Amino acid sequence: MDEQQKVATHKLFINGDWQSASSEQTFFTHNPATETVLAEVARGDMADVEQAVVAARHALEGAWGRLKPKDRSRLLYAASRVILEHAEELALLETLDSGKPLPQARKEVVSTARYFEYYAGAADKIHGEQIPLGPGFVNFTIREPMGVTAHIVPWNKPLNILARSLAPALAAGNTAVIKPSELTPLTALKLAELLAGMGFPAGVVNVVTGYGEEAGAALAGHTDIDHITFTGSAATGRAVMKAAAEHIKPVVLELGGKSPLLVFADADLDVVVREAVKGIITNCGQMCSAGSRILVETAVKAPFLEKLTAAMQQIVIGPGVDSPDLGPLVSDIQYGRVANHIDIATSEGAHILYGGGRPPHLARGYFIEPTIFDNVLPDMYIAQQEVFGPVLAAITFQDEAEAVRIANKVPYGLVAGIFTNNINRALRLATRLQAGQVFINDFYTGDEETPFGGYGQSGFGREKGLAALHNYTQIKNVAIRVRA
Ligand code: TXE
Repeated sequence: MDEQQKVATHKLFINGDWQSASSEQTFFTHNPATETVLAEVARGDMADVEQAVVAARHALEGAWGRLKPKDRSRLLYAASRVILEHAEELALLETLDSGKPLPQARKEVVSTARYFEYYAGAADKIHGEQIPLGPGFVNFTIREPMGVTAHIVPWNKPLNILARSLAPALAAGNTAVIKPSELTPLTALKLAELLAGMGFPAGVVNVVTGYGEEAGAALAGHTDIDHITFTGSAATGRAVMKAAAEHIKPVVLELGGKSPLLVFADADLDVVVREAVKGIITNCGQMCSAGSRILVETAVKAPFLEKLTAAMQQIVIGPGVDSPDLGPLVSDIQYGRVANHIDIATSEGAHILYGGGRPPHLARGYFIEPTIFDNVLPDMYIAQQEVFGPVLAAITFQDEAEAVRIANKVPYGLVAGIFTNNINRALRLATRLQAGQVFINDFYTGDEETPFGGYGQSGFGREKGLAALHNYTQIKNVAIRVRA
């Protein structure tokens, strides 16, 4: 308790003001590398969400709605610059809150700034078209903002995933109510502070911290929001979609994956190893697009797994602030989930080739070794379900047809990597894999410009790129009869 009394207290950000939760309740967040209390945060609920939605509606109909697109654009460019000016502070906050290695947090902050820059460039280019109806008619379309947008954000890339939806929503003229994860709310609050300090009108960006089943559910089920963007688990995505269905609100859902790397015998195995390691240890495997299944052609399985194991042995594990390769998982609950996946895989007959436990030199913190499972069969739990930790499942295939069959036979379809020196095979498979993004001879390829989203239970809708702007605008058609 003494420890808890020393930490900073964070309030809700509603209508340009910092305020306590109307219930006066708070909760604590923890540093996953030390298990110590990091911050005390306001526990918003339905009453606070109500205030935030009213503020966002008011801003939409007021100062924000009257801004010219080019002025929105200038504000977004300025936001990008301010984020970069505070990059080190934001990165450190993210590392302390989520556990991720500082260099990864820095990259995510740079990408956050880039989202604002990218959509700043688009803000004054969101226009409709003229559609010819023949003599006597003029017809055109307008792309209007959706209105008040809700952003329910997870803990794995808290600031970056928020920017991924917030920047296009603002560029298109919407206002926003943000519900960060209760595990990692600090960078969303800092971003709101930065945006307010640089001239975004009150009510345009509101942050209601709190628990998912309280603030999150209240936001998802609110009658006066116009759109919901949700990133998180499939189970919560389903709950959000049901709440949205009650009031017929559109949703974009990004729900994770079980993404494969297809490794053919003609691939450069050193490249594959480098990309496979990156694909599973980045953010401690807590990536919706983590490459968590290695599908390897039987002929090269032995040399490939030998190289992969050797690479894993080089991984440095430690607190994020020490800039290791691998930080801790985000929470004790997530540690329990990952450990449970490892137990189930072992009981189903998969073989631990490397890792599988807590690193012996780290007594505190939610650390887990990078882990490789061999002898995995495609129907095993470890081959079907998202682990969200640094755990790889290696599965063999005999030929291309079998590789595609195994790759596609999971509930998810977010990304896929193909490793081969045969360009015809690469392009053939790119069309056959059920995944929203396909990487060839690389992994996590693409940037803020490239559309991102899933097939199957990975969700629907596309974020990033110009495609994301469609989430935050609706088309109105105006048809005019010209009388003689
Ligand atoms: O996610 P939740 P959890 C996956 C990953 C992980 C699992 C569970 O497999 O192990 O989900 O993580 C808010 N109404 N991903 O339980 O619950 C919550 O407060 C409205 C994949 O932490 O989905 C948080 O802000 N909102 C992933 C957000 O939902 C609710 C990222 C995500 O939390 C709510 C994270 C409710 N009823 C986890 N309940 C990805 N796709 O990148 C919770 N929330």
